Amino acid sequence: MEEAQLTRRHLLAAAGAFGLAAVAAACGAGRDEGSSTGPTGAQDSSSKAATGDVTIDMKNIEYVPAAATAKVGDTVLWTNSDAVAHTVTKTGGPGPNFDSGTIPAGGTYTQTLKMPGKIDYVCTIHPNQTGTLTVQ
Ligand SMILES: [Cu+2]
Repeated sequence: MEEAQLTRRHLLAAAGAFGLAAVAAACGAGRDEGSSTGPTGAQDSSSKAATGDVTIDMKNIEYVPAAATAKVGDTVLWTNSDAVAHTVTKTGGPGPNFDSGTIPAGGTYTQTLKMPGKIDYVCTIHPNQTGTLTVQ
């Protein structure tokens, strides 16, 4: 009788601990992902005043506008207006590669364009969320 109760308590305790561990792991994974892609770069751009020559919104799991035009030397500012995290990850085009890492809700990311041409980028969290930048 007592043993059975103890076992049940242990099971409940174990289930509780597992639940907490799963939540902690989920949070940790998010942070690790952000820091592994460059914590200083991402945080610098987020903490700077949110200004850009070209501004792109991330809303309803889309880039708005999805196709933007800019000039060489312009700084593009992406703002996450969604409640979920996004990334801005270059998949093709001229100039250096860039990857914002995880941009949390309300976060921003900036990138200065150095070469003319068409840049393709994607949100690695939502593969259907794609955008292009035509740099003139
Ligand atoms: Cu996304």
